[in-house]
Amino acid sequence: MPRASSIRSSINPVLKTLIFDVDGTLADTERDGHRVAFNRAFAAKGLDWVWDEALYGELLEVTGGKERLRHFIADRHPTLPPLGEAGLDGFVEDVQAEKTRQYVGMISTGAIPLRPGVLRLMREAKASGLRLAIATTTAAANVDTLLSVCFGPDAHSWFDVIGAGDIVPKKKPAPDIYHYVLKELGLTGDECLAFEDSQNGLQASLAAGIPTLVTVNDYTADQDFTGALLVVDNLGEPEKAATCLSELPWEAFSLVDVDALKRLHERWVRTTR
Ligand code: XBP
Ligand code: MG
Repeated sequence: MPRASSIRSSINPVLKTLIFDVDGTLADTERDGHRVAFNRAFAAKGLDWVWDEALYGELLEVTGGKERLRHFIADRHPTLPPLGEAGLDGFVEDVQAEKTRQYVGMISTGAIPLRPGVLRLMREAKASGLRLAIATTTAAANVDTLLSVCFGPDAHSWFDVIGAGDIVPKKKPAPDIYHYVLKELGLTGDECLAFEDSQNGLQASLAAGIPTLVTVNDYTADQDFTGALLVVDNLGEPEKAATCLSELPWEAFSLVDVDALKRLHERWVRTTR
């Protein structure tokens, strides 16, 4: 009698869950959100640091706000105030806490909307019985606020699992946050599709064995998305078609909907089994 696992591995996986990154994927939050929040936090802390759009684009190579701050300090040697007993770690935690306060304040006004097609696809996915989850590097408070503002008071009921920030030891491009979400979902990567916006994010989801679509933004459009199932400018809306940016020709389509995702997933299973 063959073992259940061998039976399971011989059965083609079915798409069950869509896992979304947040920053740059759900909403274009980096240039006009996180970056501005960092600068407001620096000013509130009496620091003369200013991250302009170009510098922030370079610093985005490092995921995680605290990790980005530490990298900036180590790489650019800005003037530091006298560090208290808690030293540099305490200073970074303190600045990052102020930045999160600033960011939550900005996002709670609805200043940054969801990207095209995100709400449409999520509604379709829920209606078709697919589950939704989130796997993000950003702090949980930032996700909670964005979801509440964009999805309404029942926002959290849309998502079976929300994996955010420091809940895992290593941030993207490490796969930790995706491993956490898969474990909480009780699924394997080949039963899911991930949505990312950056090379760091794509490397994380692919390392977790999850086929991944990429929706680029201004900061990530020129990055290397080798291994992505599909690269588009956005998920598309009936009144505004998406543009396919993948080298690989794929069927002519104007927007990413559940049927297209199921065909993509089936095609991925055929070519990887
Ligand atoms: C993007 C990130 C985050 C944000 C800043 O996360 O790398 O660190 O830039 O948020 P993702 P925090 O694309 O995985 O959603 O300051 O809270 O880290
Ligand atoms: Mg992202």
